[in-house]
Amino acid sequence: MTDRVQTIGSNGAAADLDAAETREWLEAIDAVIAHDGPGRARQILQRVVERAQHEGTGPIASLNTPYVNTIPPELEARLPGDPALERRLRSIVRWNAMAMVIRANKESSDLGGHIASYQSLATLYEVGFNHFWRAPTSDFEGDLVYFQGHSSPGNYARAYLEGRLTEEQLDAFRQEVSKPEGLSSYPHPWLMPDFWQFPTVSLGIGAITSIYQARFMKYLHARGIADTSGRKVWAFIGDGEVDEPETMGSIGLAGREHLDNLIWVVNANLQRLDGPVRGNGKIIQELESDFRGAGWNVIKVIWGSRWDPLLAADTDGRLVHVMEESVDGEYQTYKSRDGAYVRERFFGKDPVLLERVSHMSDDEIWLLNRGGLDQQKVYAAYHEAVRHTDQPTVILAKTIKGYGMGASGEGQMITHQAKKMTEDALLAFRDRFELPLTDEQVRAAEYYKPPDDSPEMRYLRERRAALGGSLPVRRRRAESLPVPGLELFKGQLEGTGEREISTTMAFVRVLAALLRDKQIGRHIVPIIPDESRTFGMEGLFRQVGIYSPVGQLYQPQDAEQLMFYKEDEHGQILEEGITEAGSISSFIAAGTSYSTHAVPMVPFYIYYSMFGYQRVGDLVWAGGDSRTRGFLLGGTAGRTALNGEGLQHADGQSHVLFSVVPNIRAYDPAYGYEVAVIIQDGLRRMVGEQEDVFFYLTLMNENYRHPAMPAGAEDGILRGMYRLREVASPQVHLLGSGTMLGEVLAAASLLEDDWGVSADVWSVTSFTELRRDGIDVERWNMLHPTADSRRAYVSRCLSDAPAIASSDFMRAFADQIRQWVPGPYRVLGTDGFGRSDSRKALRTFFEVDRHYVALAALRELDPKRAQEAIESYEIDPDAPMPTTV
Ligand SMILES: Cc1ncc(C[n+]2csc(CCOP(=O)(O)OP(=O)(O)O)c2C)c(N)n1
Ligand SMILES: [Mg+2]
Repeated sequence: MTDRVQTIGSNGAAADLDAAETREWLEAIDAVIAHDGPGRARQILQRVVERAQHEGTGPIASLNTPYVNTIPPELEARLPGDPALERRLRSIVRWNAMAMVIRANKESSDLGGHIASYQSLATLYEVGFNHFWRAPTSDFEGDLVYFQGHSSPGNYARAYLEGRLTEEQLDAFRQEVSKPEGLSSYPHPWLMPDFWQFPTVSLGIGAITSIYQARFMKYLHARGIADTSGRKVWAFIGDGEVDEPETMGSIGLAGREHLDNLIWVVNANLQRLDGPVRGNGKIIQELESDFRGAGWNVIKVIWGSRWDPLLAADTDGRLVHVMEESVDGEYQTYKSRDGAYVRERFFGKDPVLLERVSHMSDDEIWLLNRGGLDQQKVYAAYHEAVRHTDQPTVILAKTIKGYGMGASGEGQMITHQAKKMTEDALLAFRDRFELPLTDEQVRAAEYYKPPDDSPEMRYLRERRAALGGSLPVRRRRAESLPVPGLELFKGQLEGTGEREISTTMAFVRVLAALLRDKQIGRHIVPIIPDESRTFGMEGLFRQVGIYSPVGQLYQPQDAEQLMFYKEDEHGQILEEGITEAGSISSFIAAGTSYSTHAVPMVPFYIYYSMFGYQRVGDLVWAGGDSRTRGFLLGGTAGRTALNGEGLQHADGQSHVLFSVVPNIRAYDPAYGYEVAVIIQDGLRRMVGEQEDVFFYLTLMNENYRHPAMPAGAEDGILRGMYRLREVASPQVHLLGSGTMLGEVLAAASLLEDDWGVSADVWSVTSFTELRRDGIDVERWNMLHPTADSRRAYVSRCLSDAPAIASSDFMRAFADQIRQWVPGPYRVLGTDGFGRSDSRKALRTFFEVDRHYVALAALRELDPKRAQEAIESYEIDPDAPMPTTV
């Protein structure tokens, strides 16, 4: 022990100034450990370190422990059940997972798939399946497991053994279009809604969403909405995946909020796609200090049981020293070679070690296994992880990428993308894992399933039955909630009279009414990334409280005020701080609660619109895939409505970005009643009908008067446009969306007063929805050529008079409906980088204001009068295009 400490302590340190003195200290601590145990030694050392730091030594303690397993062999919980049967089962799953990729690629080499990643984590999964992961049952909602995306063949292969998938389905891997039983490449709830729960394959997404899932479960529990106690969230993260900011960016939240329902398993196979993750360092040691610093319980599972005797005999610390000195690039190479190579290059670093292993054959050296591939070590780590309280746990498991693939991939640089194996490698695989397959069967990569009454199959079924059934499994619906009628938002429907308000304010009133509602109120989850005051929502702090697992340990500075900053154990608001990625992860957790927790929750996530999609587009996409239901609110939207902030803030594109998400319904409302109608109908669809859609609304901070809702406008509001200003026979149609509707209405007056042109005005709540309808109709007409053609909603609304549209978004937004506008169509928009100035100046600069709308209309009707308008409105015809300046 003494020398192990010395070895570690001296790693990287300057030469020892007084070796005898050092030895005395070390002997002293040895004596304490021997007499009073490690706990006492830790106590003394802590005091000594504190004293030394107080005297000015600077930081001393390291967050790292030696490069050995955290759990010493004598403290390991023993794997219960039948270890030999488990190994056999795992070997079968390994084989089938590999076979399905090989067979798919025999069919066509374009199909792809991955072998190596699952082979590295088979043990990590199978121990979970056999002993830990509980499926949902009638009285327990079960554990949530975020499986690594590109290891899906392992999940399918297990589901096949469990009788959930057929051979035909395995053969339809990655052929979802041509084969109805097709299996999706990766975990996609959109494509396999009864199977996959969490889309993880965009690296980093599973990681961050698992943290916010665990946090949301604590929130649901604290609020008394669902009993989530005892349930765990497990997430499998690649060691290469940790480089994604999304992976590591929120680990602090998990530590800070003591998410002891969260367990991460980092599969440290030392490789990513191109090469080693940390060729020149050690990923496990790096992560150990990162996670420990963030308040996590860290369990390192580095060495397998076959190393135990060597480590026990390592009284002088020489073995651990070499283990620490070797870098991951070397560890990878060792496993791509053989026992002789490991003897020479690893043990050979120290002649004493070489001597120590001289009694071992090369084969025995080769069999020295890694912790993450040893079911006993993995079991012990999981056993400890599920019992650990007060902290999240990360298990850092060292494995081998392409384990078992031999010359076709094991530890090789190219292994990640290997989709084929040579015949020799397949035969070697069969022999290594002792699969009862003939050479012929191996060559054909036939699937293997033992007879139903074999000990393996009985064991498999018993284990899953004991854990409640199969995983993963996804619930499609929960009990519907009663949805309030439109009358709940009466205030918005009646207009504001003389008062000028913003759509943001209208939304806050809608939200407040929902929060007060007896039935749905509890299910509302307001999510805000440090922007409540910007949106005038600080009143909610006091009204419903900000969720904090510890309540409020301080008297808030504004305690005297009516609307003070109230943190509360039962708080309803998720005040996320400045993290759009974290906030949308909360949004996904809340918006899929109907599925994961059998209780529908309705997230309203409001954020600075510019930062919502641009920053986290991939999470939005994962939200769509997850069938998330809820409302995204892009606050302070519009390139010119947000007049004071400029280039990095002024959003004129989020509608274009959201238009690409298939199940988003995106709206740009102008008036409070439009906001109310859209939200009420959204609730009806998502919470009442349980449709898998979610909503995006832009909200503006510009104040103006809101009229009362015209009778019968609801239908048009939801479809995307309705007539607001009616004239007998319009010479021109004016279309306006969001805040630009005001300019468009003003343009109609200008046209009438200055030029005698009659124009009707349409409030376009959603160009995107109008396009959706148009595409649908056009497709139907193409596919039914001899039937009576249908007409798009836009075509039914407008005559063949010219139409002019203006919005506060780039032209592509309003351009979406072009082919269904019956007459000439001119679109104005705010293309270009934003800048700050008055709204009036900005609208002139971007050429979207009333004068430009009038000009565009006149240009269509009479070029001569258009020229006059340029002069009378003092428009500069040679101004540069805003995208260029
Ligand atoms: C955001 C993102 N970028 C890139 C990829 C492509 N990709 C898939 S797996 C992979 C390597 C993963 O390495 P690691 O996380 O170590 O997982 P392993 O396969 O080694 O277990 C890459 C680059 C992706 N899926 N997602
Ligand atoms: Mg890796």
